[in-house]
Amino acid sequence: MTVALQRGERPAPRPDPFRDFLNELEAAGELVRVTGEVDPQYEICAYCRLAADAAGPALLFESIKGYDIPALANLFGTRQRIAMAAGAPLSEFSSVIAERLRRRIPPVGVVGSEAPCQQVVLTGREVDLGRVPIPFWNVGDGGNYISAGINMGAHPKWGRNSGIYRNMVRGRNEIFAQIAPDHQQRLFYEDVGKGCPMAIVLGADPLLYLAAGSDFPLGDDEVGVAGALRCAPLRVTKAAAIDLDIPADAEIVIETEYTGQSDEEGPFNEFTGYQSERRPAPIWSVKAITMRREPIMHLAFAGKPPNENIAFWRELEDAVALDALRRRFPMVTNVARPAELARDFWGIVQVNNIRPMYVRNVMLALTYFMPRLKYIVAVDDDIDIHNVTDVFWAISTRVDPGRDSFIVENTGTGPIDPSSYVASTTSKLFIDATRKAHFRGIVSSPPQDVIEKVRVRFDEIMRRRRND
Ligand SMILES: Cc1cc2nc3c(=O)[nH]c(=O)nc-3n(C[C@H](O)[C@H](O)[C@H](O)COP(=O)(O)O)c2cc1C
Ligand SMILES: [Mn+2]
Repeated sequence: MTVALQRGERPAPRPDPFRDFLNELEAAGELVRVTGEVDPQYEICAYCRLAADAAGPALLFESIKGYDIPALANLFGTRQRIAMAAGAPLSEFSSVIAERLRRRIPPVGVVGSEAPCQQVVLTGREVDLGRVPIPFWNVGDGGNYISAGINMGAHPKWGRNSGIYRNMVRGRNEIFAQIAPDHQQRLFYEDVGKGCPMAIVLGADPLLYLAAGSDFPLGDDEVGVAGALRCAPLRVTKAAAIDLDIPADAEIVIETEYTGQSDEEGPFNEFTGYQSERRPAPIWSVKAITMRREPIMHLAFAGKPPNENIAFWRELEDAVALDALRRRFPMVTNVARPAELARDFWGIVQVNNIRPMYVRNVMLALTYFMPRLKYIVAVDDDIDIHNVTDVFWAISTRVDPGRDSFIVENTGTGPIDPSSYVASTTSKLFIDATRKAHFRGIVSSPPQDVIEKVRVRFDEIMRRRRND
């Protein structure tokens, strides 16, 4: 079901951010409840797989075998729901977000007794990760995985940071965090060492998920980024057992400290669609689990695209890159990494009326913001860059590969690209799919007013078909 978005400059005010968003989704038919009992081993993942393939709604699993806490998945499975979270029209998402991200709104503090996330506080011997529904996702996974945790850490120089990192359970009170070498909390725990704090926050403001899923400069607190997106400050409170301010309105918070030790973690089925290998990862000791009286666990599905993981990963970075590129090259009109193509691999830049040699400059400039890309494509502004079919139509019909593309060898990429034989190394292919001076294609169709007239009748036919 599609949802008409209000054209607006700000998201709905959400006094209780996560719950209020879930209620909005349910009212719009974008969240459904799974009432029958589901098995946390494989079955939750199977539901997520099918929902992802169908561009389906968010799923609230009300009854999970062996647990008394329900769980929510597929929250950000479609761009439509991401736009709803931000209260930004889908068609102008990047521009609206870029505008909001020109400032930061730091959080306000509340005392623990006013923080829903600390209605229940488990410390010492009460700490048991087995109380929280943490699924076993795929055949061959190394363990049970928290897949939608906002991992918050702190560094004496850089302050607070939030990133979403996968966490594998290592026992009732120990957990791994697999943090890529180019992600910030790798630096935090390596620098600070044993005792470095990290809270795994579940069920927070939807805008904090968007902020934590995108890279911002060191020292740029994602909680302030989320405040800017929300056009209002988030509420934070002191964690119960570690030195960190955490979102007061979260559902569940797992407070940990770095043990100073690592061990082999994985495998896990990744956003690329492939299982990642066992790799060393730091071990964190759980000091407290705090939660609401009746919390909802939050999960995010990863696997072969389409998947929810890449649907919201890096979404804000595209807006930031657009804003910065435009200042240097005003003819840049949009930037996107389509989730269908596994996000980190294809970067599409849309230009309007640009001098031909500058197309190459703009494509090279894009890799400054998106160093992991393998394919960089420039298209004209009649191409919808979020529509992969449209982009490939341009590549098919506006490109002479020999004339309009070039390759740069031995550049950087992400650590889990299964095609790179030397880790984090790849070549990059640049494709200028704009129309060149001697382009011969003419686009023709019925007149626009005829299309609009027919559209009314056609929509009616489609509606009847759906109701049959
Ligand atoms: C659902 C989801 C899962 C992710 N899992 C990981 C992960 O396991 N390890 C990692 O390094 N990054 C992971 N990421 C990407 C980072 O969260 C993201 O790039 C973030 O901007 C890193 O922030 P940082 O630079 O502040 O560390 C994931 C992103 C999403 C949306
Ligand atoms: Mn960061």
